[in-house]
Amino acid sequence: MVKGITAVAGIASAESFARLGELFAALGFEPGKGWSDAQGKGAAFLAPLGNIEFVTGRAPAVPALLVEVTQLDAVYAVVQSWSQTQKAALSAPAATHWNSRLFTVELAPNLTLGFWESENPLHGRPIAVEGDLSATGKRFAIVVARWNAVITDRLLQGALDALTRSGAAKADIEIVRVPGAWEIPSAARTLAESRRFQAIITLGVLLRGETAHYEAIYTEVARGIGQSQQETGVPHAFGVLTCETLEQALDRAGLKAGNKGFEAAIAAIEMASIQTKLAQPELAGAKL
Ligand code: DLZ
Repeated sequence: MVKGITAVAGIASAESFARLGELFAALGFEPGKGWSDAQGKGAAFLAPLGNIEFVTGRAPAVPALLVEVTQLDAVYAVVQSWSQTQKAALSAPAATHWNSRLFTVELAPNLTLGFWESENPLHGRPIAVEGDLSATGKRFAIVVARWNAVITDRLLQGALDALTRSGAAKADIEIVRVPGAWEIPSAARTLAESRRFQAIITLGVLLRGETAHYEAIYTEVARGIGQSQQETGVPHAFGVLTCETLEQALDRAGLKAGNKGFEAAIAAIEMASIQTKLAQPELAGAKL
């Protein structure tokens, strides 16, 4: 039922009314629907959020009208330059007792506004659920193709490096070798359906120059891995390289362009953590 909050302030002169409008426009307020009739006029300025706060036990330490901003110092500079021409009383930004900074400006008699910024950059923002990068206590399966082993072995080393450095125990990592990329999806699916692993890491290399029906194979491999992930709900990290040449693949396996096996394992660790959090609402809603 509640739609919004409007604070109404009477401004004595048309001149002050106009100057206030200029200030609020300069501060970035969205213009709202104004009105005008024979007796007077009104100008509305919209903010993305509004709320009413009641205080008891002590007098409010702030003016009744408060504007939360980002970049308080830039806002202060705008208000300061405005207040010099208007001779408005302005306080310097100062720390508050609630981890914020605030300044006040007397825009008109009986109309003091406070501008404040929280020192917590996430204040007032929606809280995101994020996975952490700890693999401790989690079980992972790695499916690695033997085709182009000179590269897939490097991807495997990268994945193992990421897992063990993130706290995974050797006993909690199962490696399954399959003939080629074509065989990755079925092995990955069997492992996922076993429910023994928090995430599956798939590693392979398809070389366009050397692979007949490259597109067809790649499409099926990608589809099969994706389908296994979606239908089992177990995260599958995609570490199947598709390159024009062996040289390009080597670059992505630890030479010039990082190690995609390492990156796939990090994604698997993060997704394993996210799945755990999403399954437990009290963790998903936890403060960052
Ligand atoms: C047959 C084949 C070819 C031509 N190229 C590749 C490749 O670049 N990368 C890869 O992982 N596997 C390749 N394969 C093997 C197939 O993936 C599959 O293992 C065989 O067709 C047997 O089913």
